[in-house]
Amino acid sequence: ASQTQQPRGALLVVEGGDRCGKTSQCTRLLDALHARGIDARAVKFPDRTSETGKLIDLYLKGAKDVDDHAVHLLFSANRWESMKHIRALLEQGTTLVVDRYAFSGVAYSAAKGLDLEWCKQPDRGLLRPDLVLFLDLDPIAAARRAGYGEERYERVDMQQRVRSNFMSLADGSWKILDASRTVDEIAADVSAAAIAAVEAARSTPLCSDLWC
Ligand code: NYM
Repeated sequence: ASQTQQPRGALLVVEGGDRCGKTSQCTRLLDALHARGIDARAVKFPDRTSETGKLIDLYLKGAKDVDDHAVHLLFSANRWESMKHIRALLEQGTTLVVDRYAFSGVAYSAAKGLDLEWCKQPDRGLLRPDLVLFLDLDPIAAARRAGYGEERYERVDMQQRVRSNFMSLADGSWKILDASRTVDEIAADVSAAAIAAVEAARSTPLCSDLWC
């Protein structure tokens, strides 16, 4: 007798510049999904707990200098080392809310002057997200938020370049949201788009073809 296959979970990515409110929105989104009985979990990149992640953490805090190309590859390796686990979760029906992904990888490294096409290559073949929620905030407004400037990259000129790089990566799977609104207003848009993507993912195969 054939076993009924569990519909897969959705790969939902939340992206944006520093201090755009991404982390709060990821928390709100998980709560909204759970409230609807959707099996969902949080994932965050960089994953600062793995070996590559520990090095990345030192780099971001300014405690270690790493060549721009080398650190770009570390961020990519940090994603690759989670792919098997992520795929297994999606296949068992768990939806994932991912705080940053390869789009951050490219947007930040290219903002330091690396070639954008070069930056895309190491992440080529990662799982393709079902939805990218981009929290768009003017870097000047972001700079006024608490905690800004504590880590590497948190400078307005850098964030302007990051924002325009993000925009050049956007395609039909992106939803660009005005992140200058209230947390509740943004959360309402985020959960509506996410719930639609969870539904759509049930009948769409999972693809390891990012940027292919
Ligand atoms: N970042 C994040 C990168 O430069 N490349 C990447 O691939 C990823 C995933 O790390 N300033 C940068 C963006 C952020 C920093 O992110 C850490 P967070 O979300 O503040 O922990």
